[in-house]
Amino acid sequence: MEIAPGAFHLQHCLSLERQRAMADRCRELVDGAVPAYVPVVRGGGMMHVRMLCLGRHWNGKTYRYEPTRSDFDDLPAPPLPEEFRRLAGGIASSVGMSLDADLCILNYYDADGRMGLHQDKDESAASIAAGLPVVSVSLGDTARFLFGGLKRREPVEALPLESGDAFVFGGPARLRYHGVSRILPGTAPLELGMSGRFNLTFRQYDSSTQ
Ligand SMILES: O=C(O)CCC(=O)C(=O)O
Repeated sequence: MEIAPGAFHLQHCLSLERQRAMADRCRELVDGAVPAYVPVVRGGGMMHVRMLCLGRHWNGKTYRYEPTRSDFDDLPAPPLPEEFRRLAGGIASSVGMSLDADLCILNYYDADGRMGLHQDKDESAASIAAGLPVVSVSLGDTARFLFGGLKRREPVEALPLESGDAFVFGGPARLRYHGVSRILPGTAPLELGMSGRFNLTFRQYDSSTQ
């Protein structure tokens, strides 16, 4: 469903089997050799998610991408799994967009998790100018997702992102404000054996492969 020009909510995009396999992989990743952590951002506040960047690290203090986590433990960002990259490209092409993701921000939200309204604008200027989309995939508990306009003060729409949903925003929607106001605990499909929510946002920092 196109909810605004360039913004698509794809409900039940992933089968339960696919969701389970992805949730298992996400669990391994966030508790792996380079574990997820709670970033402290520029103003000194802590984020309300555990974050693990794949492919490239997003530094919450500088708002820049880098190969190693210089704001935390200097470990290298783990590679973006090939099956994740392919999934994101397939979702983008299903709505007529093109994405060769080179990074993913994997966030884990517990029952109190949330994320303030923000724009995704730290990818390369060329990637943003080309309107290359952000592809978001949700697993586990439902989130109350907020989607606003190109200016912070514009009205915001709230929509539920359920397990297996994808959300794509590119082209004229690429810089729209968005965030998560709350998680609805206990709504994850039982088959996933999880509480809380994983969200993966795939992006293409480097647009030279387009
Ligand atoms: O969790 C979500 O649905 C949104 C995540 C997000 O906005 C981000 O990672 O930049």
